[in-house]
Amino acid sequence: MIEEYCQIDMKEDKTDNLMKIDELKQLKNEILSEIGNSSTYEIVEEKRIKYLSKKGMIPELFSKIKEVQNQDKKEFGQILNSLREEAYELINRLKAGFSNNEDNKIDLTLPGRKLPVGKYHPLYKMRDEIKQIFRQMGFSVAIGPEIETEHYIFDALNMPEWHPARKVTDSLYVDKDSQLLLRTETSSVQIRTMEKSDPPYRIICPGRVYRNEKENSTHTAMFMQLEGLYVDENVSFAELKGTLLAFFKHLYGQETNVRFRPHYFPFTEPSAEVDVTCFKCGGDGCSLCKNSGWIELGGCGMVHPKLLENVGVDSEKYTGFAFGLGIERLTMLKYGLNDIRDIYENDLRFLEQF
Ligand code: FA5
Repeated sequence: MIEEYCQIDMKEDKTDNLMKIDELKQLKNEILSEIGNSSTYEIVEEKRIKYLSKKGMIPELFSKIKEVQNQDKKEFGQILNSLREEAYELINRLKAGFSNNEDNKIDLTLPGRKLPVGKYHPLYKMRDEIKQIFRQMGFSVAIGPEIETEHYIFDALNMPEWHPARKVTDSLYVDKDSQLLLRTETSSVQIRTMEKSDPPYRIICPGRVYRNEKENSTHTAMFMQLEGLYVDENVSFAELKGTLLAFFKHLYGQETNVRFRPHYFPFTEPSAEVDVTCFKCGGDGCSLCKNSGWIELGGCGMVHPKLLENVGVDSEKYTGFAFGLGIERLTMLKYGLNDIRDIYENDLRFLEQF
């Protein structure tokens, strides 16, 4: 009937083609039932456009009232009015029903929504792993302030007056007059630890340090160091080498090699720099290790007797070793990172990999 109606041109032959009241009633039922059978929100909307929009079928029927015979005009109009109202009401009811259903619908076959879960930063993962390894070797964890006095950073560490680290070009001073600066190394914690109690000392101190430094793929102005200190009777350089070798093998695997190169630090004598096999080339030489096959991870040495005497420890009776490693460098080696700055850029695509 609806299809037939679509083909009626009422203007052509007003007497024959005009729709009778009964036919209009039937059409009304068919339209309402077609709308009522809509199975989705989208289909209801299609029906609304088809029947109620400006160019829809119901407004078109209204425009044809003038062609209806006079005695039928009133009833024709009433039927159309009720059709329009019922169609509106039905469409609104159906639409409301479909949108409620959308909200309440539980489709048990849908995959679960992934909730973003925070992760430990690779640097802190590394710090905790380091702590765990040294704890197993009998070291405890010490802490110290990040804003330090020149005394703990330079004087007590036997730094000569001329040392460039004392200059504002190398170090970040909070206030030069009051001799306060951001600590440039965690070695200050050695002094603070020894001042507080008598030997033996066996501590590590992981913490942030700051330097007035240009950043590049291996250097940042703020980074983390791991300080280690072991002072007791008869502590030797061999124990320093054994401790660091055991640590690196634990961290990187049994095949890891370590080498010690003679170096100078004012607070240790003798002193050395510690290198570990390059992770990228496995020791063959590459751009990262500047073709040496080794990557520098830190400095170490036997605690200078002057330091022990300054804090009242008998340097004839006690000896000890100390070391300072860069935690970012340890992290880079562990995870094969080429650029230290990636650690601090907080790019989720990078961080989500750990
Ligand atoms: C020191 O800071 C000494 N205090 C280490 C030490 C402690 C020696 C105890 C003897 C006894 P150095 O400046 O070389 O040394 O730094 C140690 C390590 O920190 C470096 O090997 C490197 O791994 C890391 N490091 C140094 N500068 C930076 C930087 N700008 N960015 C990232 N890591 C750095």
